[in-house]
Amino acid sequence: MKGNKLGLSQAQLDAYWMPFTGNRQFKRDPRMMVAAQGSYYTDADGRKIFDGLSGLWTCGFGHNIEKINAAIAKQARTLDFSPSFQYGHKGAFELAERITQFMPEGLNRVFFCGSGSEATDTALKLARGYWRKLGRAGKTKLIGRAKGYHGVNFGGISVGGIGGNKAIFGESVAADHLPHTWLPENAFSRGLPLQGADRADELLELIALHDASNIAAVIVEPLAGSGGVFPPPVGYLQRLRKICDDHDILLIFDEVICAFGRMGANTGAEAFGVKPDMINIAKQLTNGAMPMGAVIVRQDIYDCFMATDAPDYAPEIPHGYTYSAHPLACAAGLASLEVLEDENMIQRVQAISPFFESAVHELGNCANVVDVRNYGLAAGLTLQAYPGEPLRRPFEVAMSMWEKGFYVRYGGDTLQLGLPFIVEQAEITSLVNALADSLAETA
Ligand code: PXG
Ligand code: PLP
Repeated sequence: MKGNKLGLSQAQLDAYWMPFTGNRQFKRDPRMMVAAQGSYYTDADGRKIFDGLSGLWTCGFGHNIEKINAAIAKQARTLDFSPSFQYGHKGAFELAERITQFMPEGLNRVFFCGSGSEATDTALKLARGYWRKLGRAGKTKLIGRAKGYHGVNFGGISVGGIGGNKAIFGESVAADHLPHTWLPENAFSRGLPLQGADRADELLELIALHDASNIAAVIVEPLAGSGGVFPPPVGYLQRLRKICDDHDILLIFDEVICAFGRMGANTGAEAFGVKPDMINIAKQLTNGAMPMGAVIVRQDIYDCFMATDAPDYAPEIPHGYTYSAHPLACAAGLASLEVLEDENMIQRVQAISPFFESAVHELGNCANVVDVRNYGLAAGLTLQAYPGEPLRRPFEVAMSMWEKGFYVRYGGDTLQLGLPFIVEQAEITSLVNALADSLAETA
């Protein structure tokens, strides 16, 4: 079988139902990784493949980092697992406090989970529970945004704004949606688009429709990632913050992609100058080496759950995961945050992103490129669809890139780039030149 250099049997290829993958195409011609180091994978043919998405936005510091590997190995030999309910281990408390050092002032209580999708469900449940604790049990409605991605659990697809991710799954959680912030007049914006702050005012329409007494929270990605990389228009997040404040609505930033460096800052909240009430994180927290997510909340949100008449041995919240604060993930997280600081990862992103911006916008001159957007070390390209086949061109370009030794993300009618923070200028130039060639091939 072409591409199957690893000797997998047909039964093995058949057994694994791959997520968010064209299984039928993949299994005819598998794209298999066997190793990774720095900004590169090695594939089953022994080729070096540049990692143009840092894993799945996970591995910004590069792959196979000895400090992280060693921390995981040491932890595994010491305490491989510890029950997350009613018992604790040291790393969980250390990591929680460490995380708060990177968060905006006042967001200082951390609830651990296993992924970004679990972080979404956790944040939405905390929001509803919070209002009920305050005697405002009617505040349950959740507001997301068109093109938003908050993972794939029922909470996440309810507030999520990518229709294809929910179309076949039936009834979900009561939610409504703000419009997305992509506007034709902002095409080819460098950094934050200038038009569109008033899109936030649509929240006033939703409040008029549902009444603020029924709305628990608004959840948005500060920079929308999976939907195609959409940086927020200048002033947009500030307006959302003001409207939420005026109407007692919690504002949740889903920073699963933004947090820990990709925006050239600790968080998107810091990069864009707006403080939410909760922040969701995952991915870069462990540099992808262990699955882990978390929700960081304002202290008074935590305090309001603690202010209960129930006996102090009774759980204050009926929520948590078997793998909340998993010891190996905590070890990976602590080591990763050390690497973030010791290796000046945020400064590296700040230093290289102007070069990246210039390079990626050169692609605006290529055939079939309808838009290019960027911020920090993230960029999205929207490609002209073949008539009736919006998914095909990004797939073809990505496959051509794979042939050339580059991994880039394709999804919907977009290509997405999320470069490792350790990327060099010459690597950006090679990537962009290869993309220009691959785009020309589909013209
Ligand atoms: N929120 C946001 C903002 C995300 O980007 C999730 C939640 C869900 O996280 P988990 O860990 O449950 O997958 C995400 C995940 C891509 C891509 O190529 C993005 C994600 C996942 C896979 C691929 O853009 N984002
Ligand atoms: N399903 C069953 C039958 C379980 O026993 C559990 C956890 O104990 C779960 C689901 C939830 O698993 P997790 O805590 O890993 O989300």
